[in-house]
Amino acid sequence: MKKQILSGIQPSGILTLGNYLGALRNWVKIQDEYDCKFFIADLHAITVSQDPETLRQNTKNVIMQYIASGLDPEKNTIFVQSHVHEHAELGWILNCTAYMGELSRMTQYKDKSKKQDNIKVGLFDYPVLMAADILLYDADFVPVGEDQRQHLELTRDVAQRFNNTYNKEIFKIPEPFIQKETGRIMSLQDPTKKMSKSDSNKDGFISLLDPREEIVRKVKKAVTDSENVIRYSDDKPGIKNLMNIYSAITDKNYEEIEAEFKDAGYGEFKLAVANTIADSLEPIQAKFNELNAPENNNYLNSILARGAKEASLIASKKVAEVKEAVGFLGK
Ligand code: AQP
Repeated sequence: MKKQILSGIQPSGILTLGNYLGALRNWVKIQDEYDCKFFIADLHAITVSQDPETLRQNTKNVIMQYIASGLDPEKNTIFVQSHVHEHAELGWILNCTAYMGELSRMTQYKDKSKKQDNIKVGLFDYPVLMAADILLYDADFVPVGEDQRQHLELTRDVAQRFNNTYNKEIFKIPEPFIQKETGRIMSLQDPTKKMSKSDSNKDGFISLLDPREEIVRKVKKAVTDSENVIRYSDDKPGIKNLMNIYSAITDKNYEEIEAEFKDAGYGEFKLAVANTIADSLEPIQAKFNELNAPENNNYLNSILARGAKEASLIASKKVAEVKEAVGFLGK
């Protein structure tokens, strides 16, 4: 039996280089070895305001970006979260296991709530829904970026608490699966913040669909320092981030990169990084454009219908087990 993997990305914008290097690219590498489910986290996306038409379009875009990045719909279950109602249902039940105190400590909530005027309950509760996503499918591993480690720890705590409360091993305790080197890609405009697709400063992120000129422009504008020496150091967060990106794409280590650019200034280095990014995104963009043709609409819908069916079969069994354990009267 292959081990179970589950992961998802929110359709809260066009996917970024951070989503690609921190998540998608790693999913592609593991799809043969594991039994994988990848979903589009639309329930999570509405924890901050979304324009309905844009959300629908972004959801379709994410599906196409998954496939264009190399996820094989024949090998993996690909589905939209809201197509499987058990995610919301288990989310509610786990709300009655999770503690306010532990949710208040979540860094993502602290960061995102600072940017909102009216903070939605869903934003606070996001990690509980994430726990439900994972626990529904008995995931062994959850491939996430470093930024999501805290949420996964919470999932483990909630699962353990639930199992202890009802004295039954209902939930498997999942492990994180984090690619160390590309753990966290930072914003180009503020390298102390992670690169995010919903960043209001569009120059902070590179989207998977950005054309080469746009990538060059954004990388050239990236915030660095005045030393003009390509050196990997924590006191040079901008250069460190660009070196991380370059290293993730080329597989070169930091010493090799320092040697390669020892006689170069930031201008030359940035251009090399930008072109390397553009080269790596080119085939993804070509495949995306192909999938985006109207004649492929039925094909994409059929992948999602099949994915929802496969996921629902597993999720409904888990929710039935959970309801029985908590003492709900059966139908
Ligand atoms: N900057 C990043 N570096 C490495 N990994 C990242 N991920 C996201 N940003 C980076 C990884 O992408 C996966 C899915 O992310 P998500 O869209 O579900 O949520 P997020 O982490 O909140 O991503 P964004 O782009 O920052 O979305 P918004 O702007 O809507 O909040 C996760 O595995 C994450 O680790």
